[in-house]
Amino acid sequence: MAERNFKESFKFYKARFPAPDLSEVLDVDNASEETCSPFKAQTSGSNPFPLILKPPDKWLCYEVNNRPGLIFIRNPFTALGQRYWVVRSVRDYPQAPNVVNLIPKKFEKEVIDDWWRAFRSAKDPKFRENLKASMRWATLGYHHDWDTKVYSESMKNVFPTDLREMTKFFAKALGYGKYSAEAAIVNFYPLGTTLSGHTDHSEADLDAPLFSFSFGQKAIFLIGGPTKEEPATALFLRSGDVVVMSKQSRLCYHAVPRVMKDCLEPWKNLGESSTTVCEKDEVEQPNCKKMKEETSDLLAELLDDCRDDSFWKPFQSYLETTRININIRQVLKDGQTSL
Ligand SMILES: O=C(O)CCC(=O)C(=O)O
Repeated sequence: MAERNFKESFKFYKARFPAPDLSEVLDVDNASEETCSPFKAQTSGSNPFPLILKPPDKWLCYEVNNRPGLIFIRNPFTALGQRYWVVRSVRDYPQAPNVVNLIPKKFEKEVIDDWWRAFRSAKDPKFRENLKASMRWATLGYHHDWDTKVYSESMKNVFPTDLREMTKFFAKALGYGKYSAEAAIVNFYPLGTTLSGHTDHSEADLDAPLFSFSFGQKAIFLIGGPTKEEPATALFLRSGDVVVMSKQSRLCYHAVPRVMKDCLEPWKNLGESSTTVCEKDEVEQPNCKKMKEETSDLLAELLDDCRDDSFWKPFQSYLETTRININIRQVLKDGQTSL
């Protein structure tokens, strides 16, 4: 059979009947070095998130050989760290003034301003289900304009410090140097939903990589070339996985043709995360200091909450049928202060 192009692959992996053959989907857990080249993250300095991230020298990092610049890190998060980002994504990031997909024609202001609270307090089961299924994205920092695809200074809110600092840490560990997370889309995918093929080209700095953090249920991620006529590579993304689109991959077509139930639930085993807490006596770095000052209270408090199963239970239940993806971009060029 002739090789499928991006459009055909999207259709193939999206199909319900018959269900697609997934044997060609790249699974880094079983991939050979011919497909994925392993490499080590740079480990100088301390891990500013010891309870959230495994130590960088333990990360499993790969470059996908037929997709130069496509980096994959297999779940560098602790179980507690996964819980932390799920709570931030579900409870906090969709709150006003951040922008969400829910529209005033369909929902009351209280729902749009604080979706998780409205969802949790909804009494009518049908309305609750509707609220659950309706949340599809929240935008942070420079808000993505889905129609014009142009960022503007007038559509911008403060970017969360914890997310900015963690992304900066990943950028440093992968050798990208300076990185400033300035826009994010938090995508919510109920099982069975998809994201169609697109490129991300609205940013002033198209050389700065795009970081993508996945939590919850499993997905097939498709990445092709600069047009939809070229062939695509399909990869499994599981909870905790990080994808970085850099260099030649930065402007390539990508999509999520399938979100499916995973039997792994790496956010469950908190015992594991406590064993990955790393060195206490490492030297503090200046960029971590600011993060710690600004977020340490929130971080410590939320991490404590996340250890509590009764606090975690509603998030666990939401995650059983949902995939979350936090997709991060640097918008401005190095040295630029506004658009
Ligand atoms: O969900 C994903 O893995 C990809 C999301 C994405 O491509 C985007 O937000 O632009």
